[in-house]
Amino acid sequence: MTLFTPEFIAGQNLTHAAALASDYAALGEQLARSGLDIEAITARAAAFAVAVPSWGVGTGGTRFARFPGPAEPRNVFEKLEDCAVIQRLVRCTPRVSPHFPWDCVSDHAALREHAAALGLGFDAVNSNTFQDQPGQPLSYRFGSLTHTSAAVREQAIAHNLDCIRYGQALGSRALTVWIGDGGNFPGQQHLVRALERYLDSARTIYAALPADWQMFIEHKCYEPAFYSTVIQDWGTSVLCAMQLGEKARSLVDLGHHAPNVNIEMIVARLVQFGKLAGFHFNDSKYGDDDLDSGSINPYQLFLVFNELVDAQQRQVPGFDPAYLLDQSHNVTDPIESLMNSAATVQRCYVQALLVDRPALGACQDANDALMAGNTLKRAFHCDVSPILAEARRRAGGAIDPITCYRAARYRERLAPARPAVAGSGSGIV
Ligand code: LRH
Ligand code: MN
Repeated sequence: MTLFTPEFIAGQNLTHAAALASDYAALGEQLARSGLDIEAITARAAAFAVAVPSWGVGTGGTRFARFPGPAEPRNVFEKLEDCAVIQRLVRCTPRVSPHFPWDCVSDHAALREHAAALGLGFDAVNSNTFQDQPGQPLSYRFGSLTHTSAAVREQAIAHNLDCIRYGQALGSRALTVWIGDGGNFPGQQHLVRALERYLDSARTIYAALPADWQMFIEHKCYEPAFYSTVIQDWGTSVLCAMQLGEKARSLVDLGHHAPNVNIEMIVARLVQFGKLAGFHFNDSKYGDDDLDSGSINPYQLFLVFNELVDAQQRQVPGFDPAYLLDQSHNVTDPIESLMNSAATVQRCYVQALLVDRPALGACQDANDALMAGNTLKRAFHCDVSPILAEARRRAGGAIDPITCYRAARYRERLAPARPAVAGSGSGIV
């Protein structure tokens, strides 16, 4: 059901076109006064891309409950349809990150074609050894790649090798490995032996990576383990990536840090040592809340992109981070939240492009802390909405994606074809 035809989108854009043209011209003048060419920045905005999580288009939940909305996607094909709507309207989410076995099908090459027909490709694949699947011989209750039983570790390793195979059929070139392994009580795990088992398992997975693939190690400070998590922070992650080799890097999920951790500094460190894999963008107030990116602390997201643009402009060798959203949408329409979040991440990237880096460097050298902060804030306070909207418009997308999406009444029209699946259950997906 293609509701979002070029004609429909163009029709919706008509109401915004004149205002956009005048706002764009005004911003162009403003930026020109600082020696910035709005056309060059708009081209960079148009080239920006962030992948959407296949598991993010269904309504998310918590351990308490999940309240599915109308026309929920019931399988990976319907998830891709919803991802295609996002890409049609915001034009900066051309790839989907799949999660196995949630997205397993009998023919992954056919899935690749299905996605291509929808204008989508695949980004990093995600393995899952944090849940037991029906009929799974051995349980991950006490861990997976670090389990004390070699048989359980073997099972977890085999699953990761399967994910690489599925990913190759989909055209992916990276495997993200997040494990919830850890302990709930002091003494439950031997902290060193658990990590030795992790490295042993990870080496087997690493050895199976195709030449042009990478392995993204995702750290998380807690949950589901509540006392010790084996890959608990960027330090352990980067040490493991260094142990494993060139193709292993550390992925930063913004929600996986204790409150007030300086995440942009972790990014700077990983860039400096050539070990930044990329990101799972989201936001949080307390724990791993998986809220919409930039919805709680947009300045932090800007500061992360400030480090990334700085690295880009310093032409750091091998700098090629993967950008992905990893969110759970409990009280909003997932399509709307993902469109909003993709645009917010793109916004922070564009604002970081506006930072006057020679001026900032001079303030830093002169220890002029106040002016250094103001130099960053000047870019952060610049409303780059006309640049984002113009980049979308030129690419055939919606000037105002949310209004355009709502005008199509997508969920209402799709609901008859997607009857609700019984039992909403709980949990993030
Ligand atoms: C773990 C995590 C990981 C995914 C999962 C859905 O909290 O961030 O990236 O596998 O969420
Ligand atoms: Mn994540």
